[in-house]
Amino acid sequence: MNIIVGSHVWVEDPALAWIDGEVLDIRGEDAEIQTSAGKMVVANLSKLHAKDMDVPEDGVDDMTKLSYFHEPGVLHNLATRFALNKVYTYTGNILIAINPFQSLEELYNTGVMEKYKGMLLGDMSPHVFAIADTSYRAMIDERKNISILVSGESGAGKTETTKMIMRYLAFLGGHTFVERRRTVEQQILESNPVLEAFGNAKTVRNNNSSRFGKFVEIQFDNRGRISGAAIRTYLLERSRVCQISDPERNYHSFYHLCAAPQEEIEKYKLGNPESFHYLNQSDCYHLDGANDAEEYLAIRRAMNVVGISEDEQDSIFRVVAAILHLGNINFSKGEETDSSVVMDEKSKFHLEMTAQLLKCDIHELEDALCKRLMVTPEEIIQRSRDPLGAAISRDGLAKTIYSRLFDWLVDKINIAIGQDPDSKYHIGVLDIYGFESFQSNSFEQFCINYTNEKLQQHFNQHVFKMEQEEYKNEDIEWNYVDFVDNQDILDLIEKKPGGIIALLDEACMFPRSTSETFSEKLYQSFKFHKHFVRPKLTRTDFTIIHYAGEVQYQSDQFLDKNKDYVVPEHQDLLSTSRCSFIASLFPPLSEDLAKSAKFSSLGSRFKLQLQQLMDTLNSTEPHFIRCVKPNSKLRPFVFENMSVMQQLRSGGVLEAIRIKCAGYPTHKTFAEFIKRFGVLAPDVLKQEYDDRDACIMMLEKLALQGFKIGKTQVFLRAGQMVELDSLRLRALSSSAKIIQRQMKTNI
Ligand code: AD9
Ligand code: MG
Repeated sequence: MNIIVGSHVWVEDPALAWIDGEVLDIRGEDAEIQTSAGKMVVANLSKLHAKDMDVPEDGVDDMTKLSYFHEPGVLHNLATRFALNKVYTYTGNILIAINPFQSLEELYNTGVMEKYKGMLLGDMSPHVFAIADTSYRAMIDERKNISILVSGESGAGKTETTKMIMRYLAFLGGHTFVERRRTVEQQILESNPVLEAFGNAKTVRNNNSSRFGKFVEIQFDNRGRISGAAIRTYLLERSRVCQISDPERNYHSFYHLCAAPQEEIEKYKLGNPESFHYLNQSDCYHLDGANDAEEYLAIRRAMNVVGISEDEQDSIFRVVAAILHLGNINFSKGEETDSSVVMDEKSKFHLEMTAQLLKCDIHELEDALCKRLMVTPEEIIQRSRDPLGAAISRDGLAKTIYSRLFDWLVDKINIAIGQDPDSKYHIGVLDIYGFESFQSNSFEQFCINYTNEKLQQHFNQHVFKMEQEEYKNEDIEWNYVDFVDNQDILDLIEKKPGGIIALLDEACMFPRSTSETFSEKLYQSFKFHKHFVRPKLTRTDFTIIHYAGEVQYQSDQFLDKNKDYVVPEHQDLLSTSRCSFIASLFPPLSEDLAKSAKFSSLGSRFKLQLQQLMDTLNSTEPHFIRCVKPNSKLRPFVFENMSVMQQLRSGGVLEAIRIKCAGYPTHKTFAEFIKRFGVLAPDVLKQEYDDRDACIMMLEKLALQGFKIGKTQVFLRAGQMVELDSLRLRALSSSAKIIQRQMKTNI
């Protein structure tokens, strides 16, 4: 370790993650440090990181310009820039975007777009427009398909960033003459508010949280104009439709509809959101700064733009109203044991309204909720459900209808915008949930974290490849040994047979499975797996050690949530609705599927969808944007070190740094190197060497091992920069002493 007395260092701090200070004394392996907060701390030398004293006051716009490329350096640089409202920073060609939590209009207006048009990535300050612009140029000039992957935790700004990318691409590839019909880019942009109304909700983490993942592929024609688009969505959170907790909200669309013009309220017999069970489980009805009545009208206008007809719009909102009424049907015990009936007059009214709005027979609806069909080899028997069973059936119906409605909207928008069959090039933009680790983690978190493992692997491979390319360009050989892939974790989850998803499917197919038997199977199968842990004191939890940290999953609802099937009673009821729109949401099942004892597995379907996404991504040139949430209060100018660091870790930014550090993390051009370290070898500089030879001479004189000399740069191994800097510090201080001595003798 090249830390000496007088070195400036970063030392771990329980509150700030890292704090800077000066080494006052070194005793054995321990250093005594005075921190910038004035405290004295003692820390092991191996736990310290050297602080680069040459970083400009306003930070560097690309982390790779940091001479010391380590965690505290990266964190400090981001914090410094954030305080100056510089929310974007590169790490090589990865863009880190910190959510400003304030409207920075001056950062995104058309004037700014103009400025970024056609510029090289490093020529202007880091910006999401620069990433979009580079992507567009690469597509046009190099005839490549591109994907821009936006990730980050909830509330980090993924959706806003995605929209900015789309706006910029529409600006570049929009149609100059306004045709009478709606332009494709307008339709693409307006698809956002429609999908957000139905797929976003207020959560504790974000007032406009997307409860689904989205990949939008924007297609371009030969002249670089937008010519079509395809939108794919992933895993809408279904449970929210009937279960919310304070202070969250249900999907925005419900509140928009409750604030619709009076005529509609009367038509659908709606009232205050407070009067509906699916909304009043939480006390939060209004969003600061949003007006549901205005939003309702805006959504209808957006629907017009994307090509959803008035009739279709009426049907859509009729279905939303039906779900609200459905939720208000309560059940009480019936006369027979374990049977149920619709509870009271109020519930009967809602039953009637639901049947009216869904255009189905009221008795059939009641039966579909209160009864169930049992299929035996001999006959089909109708059995009763108890009140709890009926309520579960009701909620199941609500979730199914809503998720079908959402899928319909996505399909409709896709058809309306249209795919361009002649398009050769596209830019895909991925806005997908980041890694999640909560107090309680269920099947949804499992799927989300699985997605993140997949994307992480893709990211690592890319970063690795880019590093390799840079070495190749500089004619440098390197053997990369230290790279740990996350394939092990992916195998644990997705391997067939034997992975968690496969075991879950097996459990779902076996009628007597319970969460206990499923968990037991996991414990047996992965007893010795280094990424699987059986937590103490539970019978059904399991822990996966993900690349971003450990997550303990509660498996009790895994089986139910994995079974994606529509109860046959619900299917029969709605496929025969007198409303063709509703009937179309429930197309009759094929004979085979109806008869088949097999269930449809959500986990396996998701795995397939994910594989298709990965295939698409693998055939494109990726660009990464890592969104970071600076604080959990959603406030401007607050930067919480600990949480940011955790996000950099889960977003793979630190992993990227690790990959870099395993090679030659510090690159300095010959001129930069000479400027900084000339003081260490003044004799070399006195002679007439060119910069490259001078660098070689200097490095040899200093007896450094393992560095590489490229065509234009010096490549140093991790730690060598610190070593050189401490030599420099010594040289500078001894020459200062000599000068002082000379001055004294002169006096
Ligand atoms: V979630 O995983 O869907 O819950 P996102 O999508 O990462 O989440 P979102 O883009 O919705 O977060 O951003 C959250 C809020 O931060 C927005 O509603 C804005 O109020 C705010 N935000 C995000 N990015 C910006 C920005 N570039 N400028 C100003 C922003 N405000
Ligand atoms: Mg979002």
